[in-house]
Amino acid sequence: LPFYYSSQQTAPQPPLWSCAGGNSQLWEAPAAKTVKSHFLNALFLPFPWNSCQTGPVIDMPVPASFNDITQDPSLENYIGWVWYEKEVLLPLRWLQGDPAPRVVLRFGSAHYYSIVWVNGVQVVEHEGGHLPFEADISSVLQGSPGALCRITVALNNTLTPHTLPPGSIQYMTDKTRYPKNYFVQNIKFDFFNYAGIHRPVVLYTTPAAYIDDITVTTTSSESIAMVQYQVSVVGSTAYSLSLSLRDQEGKEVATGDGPVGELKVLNPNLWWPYLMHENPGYLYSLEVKMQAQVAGALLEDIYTLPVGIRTVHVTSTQFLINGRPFYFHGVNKHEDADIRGKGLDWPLIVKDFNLLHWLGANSFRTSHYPYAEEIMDLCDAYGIVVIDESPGVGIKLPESFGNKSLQHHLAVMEELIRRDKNRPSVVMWSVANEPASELPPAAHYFKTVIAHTKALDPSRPVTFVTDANYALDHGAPYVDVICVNSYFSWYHDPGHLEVIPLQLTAQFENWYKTYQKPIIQSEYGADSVPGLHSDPPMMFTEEYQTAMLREYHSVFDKKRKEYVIGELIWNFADFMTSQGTTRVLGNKKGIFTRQRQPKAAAFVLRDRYWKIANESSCLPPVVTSHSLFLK
Ligand code: GCB
Repeated sequence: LPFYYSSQQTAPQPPLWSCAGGNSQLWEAPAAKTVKSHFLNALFLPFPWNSCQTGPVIDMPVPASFNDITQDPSLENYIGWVWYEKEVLLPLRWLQGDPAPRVVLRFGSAHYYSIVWVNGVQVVEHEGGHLPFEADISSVLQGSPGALCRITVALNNTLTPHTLPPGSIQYMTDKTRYPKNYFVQNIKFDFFNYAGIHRPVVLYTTPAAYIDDITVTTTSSESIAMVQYQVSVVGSTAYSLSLSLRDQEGKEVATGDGPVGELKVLNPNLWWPYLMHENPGYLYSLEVKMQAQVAGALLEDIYTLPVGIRTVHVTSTQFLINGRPFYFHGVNKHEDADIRGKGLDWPLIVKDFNLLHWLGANSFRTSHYPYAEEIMDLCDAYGIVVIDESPGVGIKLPESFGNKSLQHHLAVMEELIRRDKNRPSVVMWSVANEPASELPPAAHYFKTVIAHTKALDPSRPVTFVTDANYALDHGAPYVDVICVNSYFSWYHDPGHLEVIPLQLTAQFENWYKTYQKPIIQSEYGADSVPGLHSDPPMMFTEEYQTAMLREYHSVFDKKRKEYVIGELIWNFADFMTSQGTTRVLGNKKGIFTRQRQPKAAAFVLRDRYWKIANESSCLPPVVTSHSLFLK
């Protein structure tokens, strides 16, 4: 839905929350009436016929980042509050009935801190840029005349040492060099801090009593699978629940009732990863039906959940899916594209899945934050295996290991697990990327975050991704799988490809000797500017990128016979970063360009991934046409 948008600073002034002096405005909500008056004119701007305004109020697409939408450089690098507003006419039946339905306003995500009003009444605040949040707005609507629903959002992208990801605001006080009140946002991660309403905003209804949550776990032996379920209902204590599990032909294979139980499935179709089975990503559908008596009325709520039956286990040398060794041959991604920034974009999403299929990639890590639910749905359906990562990227400052940050990290893991716990594609949680895990407080921090994650979801292994020295890492003792990033011959010994065999072998052997846990090479790569060539290979050329990959691959091939269980290239595609002397319009370590065209490295990786897939006993489908990917 198109939203109106303004970056005008009505209240408060940037930055949102001051890091200096401790006078934090982080939680201070701007007054709703300011919003109302400010937007009075905007309410009548017709979209999309009106083009961009030259005033403070402009048309803004949702979902999208606001940064790259205009020609205004101050908007591109803007830090502070922005405002969005939209009016929606609701169907009258949504507001009638006894009891009236619940009307819920849901945001797929908005970066970073959001305050939402409906018809001038604050309905929800949310911290965190990559997970959904929602508000029951029924009572506000009942108090408002007519069916008009004015949604107003104040959004702030300022990052502090206690946000996830963390950042800091630095005031430049030297008046001879900087204008008055000049400040910069510092970050310790390598992607552009895009902001805006990044994922779809929806209004939906439920009955006054409704299914609030469902948790499903699965176990299986050769011929029998068990689907354990737990359903929570809100709004009534006098309810009944019935469950029906159907296969892809629509045939009912098991039934159950009550809030907790187990469904038995004979001769189950297991959920298999792409290229591990001729029919990957098999999903049953679990229909959960609730009936409740509320104020003399019979209410019914039905929710249908896709269910994949699969198991995950980790040994000291292997990662097992359905009891069979799984080798991650995949990628790291970003949500990133021209113009829309981190805004959800269906054509881009489908293109990326087609490229993953083309490449023969069976997995990716959601580096470095949870991706859109729409993307995760396709992973479930296509059998693409996911390491689901929290936004814990760039945790480097000592103060980011304190209790305030820790408590927020725990809350984020709760939100992430609540959202993704039922997804068969998610086989492991990653709680962070490259934290300063050599600092002593990292021990307590990661012990706590990982224990909490396991308590919330005992069915999946947990990791974080490290670039620390194996002997100094205080978090590694708590992970199930060692995920290590290294950039030999790039950030270390730049230009010296010949050091890779020795250094990479030592890396694996040192980690394994210390922990006896399986290892994933969770990042490796080199920047290349598409079309830049040299032979012998030199840094930033396509030849250097491919040569580096080949050096890494020869070591992987030796070690994957032992305990290396995966390789994830950095990165699937070029992506935007902050400006800096080592970045030429962003990070160029993609094997595809930002416009999703292959560099030479994509073909090297494609040959390799299909070769690895063909080594497994179950032959993958032959790639003959794109029809393979349409299920
Ligand atoms: C890393 C980071 C990733 C960067 C990459 C690079 O270790 O995890 O976010 O983009 O290196 O290219 O520097």
